[in-house]
Amino acid sequence: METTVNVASSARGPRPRTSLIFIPLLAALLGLFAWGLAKLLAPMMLAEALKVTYREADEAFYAEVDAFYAQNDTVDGAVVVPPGQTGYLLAQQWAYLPMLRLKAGTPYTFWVASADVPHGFTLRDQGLNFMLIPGYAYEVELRFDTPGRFAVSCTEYCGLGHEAMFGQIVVEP
Ligand SMILES: [Cu+2]
Repeated sequence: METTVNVASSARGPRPRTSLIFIPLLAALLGLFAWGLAKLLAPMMLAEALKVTYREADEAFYAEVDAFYAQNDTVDGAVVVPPGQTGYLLAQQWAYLPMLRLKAGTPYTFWVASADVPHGFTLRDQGLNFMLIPGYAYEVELRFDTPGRFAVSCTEYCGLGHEAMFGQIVVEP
């Protein structure tokens, strides 16, 4: 009886040592795998969830932004976006520029990007709330059915002026 107990305990003896080495190793490998998978899938999941597409905010993108500013009229400080034309909106500490002027009931396509640090892009009336990662531009479809003034706000802490970071979209009848 006593012998059996000794054999059993000596047989168990070395096992915990082996598993003690493999448990953190396995955890680290699983963690690395999960991290890699998340990094690979995150942009796809974001695009799918929001039904937005994105592209690199490279020199060509900023050339389009400059052209947008140069080609469109400004009325009361708001850039007029003609129906059918693609609009651009840049987030930067601590504003969304330019202020935009749109027509109610008209679908618009916009490219939104951050020119400096990560910002949030929230347009409650459109059910939009997502993060703007510097270096990427995000395409959003907007259609305001009622005229008025609509606020774009930042939901990602971006520095001292974050609380007062707003943009405005003026929707005309
Ligand atoms: Cu912010």
